[in-house]
Amino acid sequence: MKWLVSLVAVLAVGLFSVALAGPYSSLGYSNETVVIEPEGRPGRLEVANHDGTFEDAFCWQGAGCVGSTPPYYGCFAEAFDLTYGEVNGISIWLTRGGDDSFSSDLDILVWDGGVLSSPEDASVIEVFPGAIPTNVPMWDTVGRNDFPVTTFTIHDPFSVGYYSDFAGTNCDWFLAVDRDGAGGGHPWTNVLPDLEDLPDGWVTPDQVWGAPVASFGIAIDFTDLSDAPFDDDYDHGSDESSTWAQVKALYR
Ligand SMILES: [Ca+2]
Repeated sequence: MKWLVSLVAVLAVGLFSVALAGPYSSLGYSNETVVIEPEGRPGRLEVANHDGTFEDAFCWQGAGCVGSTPPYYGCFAEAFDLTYGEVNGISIWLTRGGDDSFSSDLDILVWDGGVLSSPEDASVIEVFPGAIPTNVPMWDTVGRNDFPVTTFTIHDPFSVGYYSDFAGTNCDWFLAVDRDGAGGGHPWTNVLPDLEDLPDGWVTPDQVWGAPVASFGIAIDFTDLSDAPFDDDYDHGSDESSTWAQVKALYR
């Protein structure tokens, strides 16, 4: 009988802890984190707003996540202003709090805007669904995950981020956060309206987690085309293809 009581107690604790999961979580400050690069791709050059070290890790879960559709409440984004160029890949630094296996994926998202003001009214300009991270070590070790994407062209400010659908569970992984960087970052997160006592919509992460954040662990593999001739009327039409081919040829 004693074992039955114990079993019921364990099940009750399990159910209780799942039911109690708040809409957002963090893994706590550490200034002794270690970063693991992806196997076979060390030292890749990227454009990042962070300083290469990460002192905390955040995630949205449960009621904070509202499905893989716009406006992607529970997503994270980092904004950049790189004038004009091509994005060839996106890197995200992730970590996890437990050693359980996971099968979750994430949707990589790109918005226009987000540097001078929030991406509140920005439209989603690229979606790369179903990306599966493979380098997610236990906190306070952090892993860089490189996600190849179909190359897309940007001009003017834009934001890159992701949504992970942990609506029915606790977080499988957390986004690594640079809290002591030199500045210049533009981290944003999108909060479901009327969620607890949090502000609504796109806000800076300190408004949720209460800690200053220099940048998220999100970077891009970027080819700068700012010195190349830019055709404002470029519309991917056949009439422009030769012009575009010439632009690309300059940077091969
Ligand atoms: Ca740092």
